[in-house]
Amino acid sequence: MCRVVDLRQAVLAKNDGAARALRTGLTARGTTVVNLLSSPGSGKTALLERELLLARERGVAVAALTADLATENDALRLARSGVPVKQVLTDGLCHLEAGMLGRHLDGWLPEDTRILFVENVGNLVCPASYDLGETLRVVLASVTEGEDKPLKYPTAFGLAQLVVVTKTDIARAVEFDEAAFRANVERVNPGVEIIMTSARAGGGLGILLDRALAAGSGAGTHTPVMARRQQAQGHDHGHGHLHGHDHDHDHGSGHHHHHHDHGPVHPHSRTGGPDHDQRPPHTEPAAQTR
Ligand SMILES: Nc1nc2c(ncn2[C@@H]2O[C@H](COP(=O)(O)OP(=O)(O)O)[C@@H](O)[C@H]2O)c(=O)[nH]1
Ligand SMILES: [Mg+2]
Repeated sequence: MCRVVDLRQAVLAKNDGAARALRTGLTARGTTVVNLLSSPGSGKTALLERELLLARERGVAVAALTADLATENDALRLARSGVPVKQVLTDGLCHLEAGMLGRHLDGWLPEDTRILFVENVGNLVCPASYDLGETLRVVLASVTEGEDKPLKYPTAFGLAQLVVVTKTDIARAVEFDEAAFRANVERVNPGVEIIMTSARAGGGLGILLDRALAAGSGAGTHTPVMARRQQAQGHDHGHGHLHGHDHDHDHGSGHHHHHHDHGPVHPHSRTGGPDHDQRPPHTEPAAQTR
């Protein structure tokens, strides 16, 4: 009776295995994967354009892989930096999976790459549960998105090892309340570092690159609370990624499944209601569900 749930768990377990293998292989050759998650338009590509140039200036070998449902626009933008760039079209899937990523890296990723930036499909929902073999998971939020997004997307924010605020050049115009945002992040992911950036004005670019390099050298990466709890419970799946607790509800008119992800601080109690920001991978809408 739990076929949707079983399928989801099977998909995630398979992904975790692939992610573990990918991380082991890449780490062994000195490549760090930085997985960038955000809603569409938060400024992932704009920030990456600047990061790639900065890395080149500093002589750090980087590459970027960008995923979208459609168009090669982002790869074209990123390729101007002159570093190796690859576009992946997910053909309707709203997240990348580790196996998929691995296949795209085969024969493409230069051996000497120190940092591979992966721009995930713009979406704060589906990509959150998929470990891509990354060593650093970054969630981005622009100042235009409102301070409450960490509470609305506790899985995405709760599993991030670094939170990047983008477009700070227009923070004042949109009355971004940094203190409120920081407090909300702290509720779902205590202790995680938050950095302020502007691709337009050039703020915070060096910090992100520094953090990526530090993660690669095994230093200073935040472990989200949820990951720590899973390790303590002895069922960490390689990267401490969140696996929601699936359970069935009978609402009288037929039996259906829900998937609830319990964020790091139990959204049921902290945010006043169940977190419905996750769905089984094969029943979710193809596009953003914000
Ligand atoms: N003012 C301002 N706009 C930005 C900044 N970064 C990105 N944008 C704009 O936000 C929009 C979406 O950016 P994009 O990089 O495509 O976002 P993505 O969908 O997350 O990759 C574009 O119109 C960018 O010009 C920034 O730092 N400041
Ligand atoms: Mg983009």
